Amino acid sequence: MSDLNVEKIKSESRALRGTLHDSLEDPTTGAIRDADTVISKFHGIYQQDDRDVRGERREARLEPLYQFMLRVRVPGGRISREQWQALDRLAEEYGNGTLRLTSRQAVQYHGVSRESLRELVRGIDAVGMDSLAACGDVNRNVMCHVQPELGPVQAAALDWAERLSAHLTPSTSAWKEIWINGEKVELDDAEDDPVYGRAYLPRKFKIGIAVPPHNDIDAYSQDIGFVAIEQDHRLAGFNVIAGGGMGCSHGEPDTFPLLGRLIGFIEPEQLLVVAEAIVTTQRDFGDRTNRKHARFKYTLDDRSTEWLLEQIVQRSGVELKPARPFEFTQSSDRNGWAESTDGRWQYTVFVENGRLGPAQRAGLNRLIGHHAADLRLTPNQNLVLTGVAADQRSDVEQILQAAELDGSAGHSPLRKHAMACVAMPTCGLAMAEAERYLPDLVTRFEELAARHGIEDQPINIRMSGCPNGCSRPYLGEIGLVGRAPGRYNLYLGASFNGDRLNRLVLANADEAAILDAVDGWFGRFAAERGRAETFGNFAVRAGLVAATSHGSEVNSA
Ligand code: SRM
Ligand code: SF4
Repeated sequence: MSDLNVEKIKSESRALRGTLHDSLEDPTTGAIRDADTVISKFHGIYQQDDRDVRGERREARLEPLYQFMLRVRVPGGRISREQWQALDRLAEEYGNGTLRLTSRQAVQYHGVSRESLRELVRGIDAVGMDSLAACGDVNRNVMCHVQPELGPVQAAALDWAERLSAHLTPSTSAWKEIWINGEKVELDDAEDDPVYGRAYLPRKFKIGIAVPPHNDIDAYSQDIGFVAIEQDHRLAGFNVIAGGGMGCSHGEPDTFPLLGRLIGFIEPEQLLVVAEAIVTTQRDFGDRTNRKHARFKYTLDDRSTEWLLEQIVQRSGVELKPARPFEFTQSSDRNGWAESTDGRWQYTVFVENGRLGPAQRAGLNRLIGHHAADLRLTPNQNLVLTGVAADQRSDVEQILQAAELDGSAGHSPLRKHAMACVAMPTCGLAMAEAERYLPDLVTRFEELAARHGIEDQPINIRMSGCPNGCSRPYLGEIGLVGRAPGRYNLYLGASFNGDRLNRLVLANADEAAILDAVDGWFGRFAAERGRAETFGNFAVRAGLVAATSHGSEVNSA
C-alpha cells in the first residue's frame, strides 16, 4: 500500500471507523479488508498470520492462517489486581494462552481469531481498560518509571503520565461503537479530532516520563522524553527531551535511529500543553509523503531546536527554561525487593522477554490472589508486584521460583539485562528470530562470561528480529538486529544508562561469528576494565568501537 494511500484511508476513515464493521462480518475469509488493516491499528489490533505454517498453507492452497494481535494500553504500566485477573482469564478464552508484556509497558494477546476479537475487547473494557491508540499514527501508550510507591516524585510522575495519556487519546467514539456496542454507525462525515485533525499524525508518536537516576523508559528513544526533576523531595517540573526514535531499514542510509535532544525545562502544569504543542507541530510538519521519513525525529533533525522552541511558544505560550541538571545511572529495571513508603514491599519479577505462558500465569495468579496488591508493568518487559507484607517475602520468592518466573538465585545479571522483541512467528516484519532465540544465545554468553570471570557484570543486551528496533537494540551495550534467518547485525558500545547509541561492528553474522566476537570482547573487558566501568563505556574507551555522535553513524561500521 502506498504511503499516500495510507493518508487517504486515514482522512476518509470518518474518525477511525473505516469499513471495520463490515470487515468483521465477511464470511469468505478470516482476514479484514486491506484498508481496514490501517484503521484497526488505531484500535490496537494488528492482522497477522502464523508464519510457522505459511509455507504449508500455501502448498495446500489455503489462505494464510489469519489471526490477530491485540495490544491493551496500560498508561504508566499501572494495572490493578482485578484488571490483571481479567486479562489473564481472557488469554485462556480468546488468545493463545500466553500474555506478552511489551517494551512499552503494555500487554499483548497473540493468536486471536477475528471472531473472538469483539468478546476479547469487551472483556478488557469490562475492567476499565482499552486498546484504542495502543497502535496507529497517534500518541501511543505513555510510559513512566515504575516505582510509584517509593516516593512522592515517582507518584507524581505516574499521575502526570496518566493525565497525559488521557489528554492525547483520540476523541473518536468509533472504538466503543465497533467493539463494545457492535453497532454500525452511518456517518457521511465525522468531527475532526481536536488534537489530531482529520488525517491523524503522519506516523506513530511516543512519550515517556523518566525519574532519575532511573532511565528505564529510555528517555532518549522517545519522540518526547520527560525527565522528572526533584527539588526538596517534590516534583519541581520536567526536563524535555525531543526527537528520539529507533527504527531504520537495512541498506537505507537515510533512515537511522536518533537520540532525542535536551531542549529545556517546564513546570508540571505546563506538561499537557507543551506535549500537545509538540504533537501538533509534528501533525503539521511531519512528512506525509514518505512513511520512512515521517517520524518526528526526522522532522526535528531536518530543522533545529530553535525552530521547535518557537513552535512550542506559538502553540502553547510556554517558553522553556534552561534544562536542570540530572543524572541517569541505568536504563534497565531495578531488580529484586524495594521497600515502599507504607512499609510494604515491591518485587520486580524478571519475565524472560515478557512472555507469560500457562505456568507463569498460574504462579502470578497465586501471588496476586494472596500475597500482592496491584501490579506495575515495566519498560523492559518485566513486572513489579506491589503491597507485599514483609513476612510474606520468602513465600513470594518460592512461588516465583516454582512458576519458573524468577528467583534472585535463578538468573544471571546478563539474562536479567537482556531483552528481545516478539519477532517470529507472529510479527509480519521479522527477518530473524528474537524472542524464541535470545534465551539460548544468552546461555552461550553466560558461558563466555563465566570463562572470563565476569559473570556478575550486568550488560544490556537487546535483540530485534528486524531493524525496526522494537527492543530498542541501538541502545544495547550489545545490540543484535535480524537480517535473515540465523543472521544478525552486531552492534557495540551504547552506554549502560541509555544516553549513547551503539555502532555496527559486524554485519550479517551467524552464531559462531557472534560468539567469537563476544568472546574477544569479554576477554579484553575482564583484563582491562577500570573500576566500576560499564561494558559499553569500556568498549569505547578501549577502542573496540568508535562512539557515535549522531544516529546516522550507527549503521556505518
Ligand atoms: Fe514495535 C512495528 C512489536 C515497541 C518500533 N512492533 C511493530 C509490529 C506491530 C509489527 C507490524 O507493524 O506489523 C510488531 C508486532 C509484533 C508482534 O507479533 O507482536 C511490534 N513493538 C512491538 C513490541 C510488542 C515489542 C516487544 O517485544 O515488546 C513493543 C510494543 C510496544 C507497545 O506496547 O506499544 C514494540 N516498536 C517498539 C519500540 C520500543 C519503544 O516504543 O520504546 C520501537 C522503537 C522506538 C521507536 O518507535 O522509534 C518500535 N515497531 C517499531 C517500528 C519502527 C518504527 C519506525 O520509526 O521506523 C515498527 C514498524 C513500523 O512502524 O512501520 C514496529
Ligand atoms: Fe517485529 Fe521487527 Fe519489531 Fe521485532 S523489531 S517485533 S521483528 S517489527
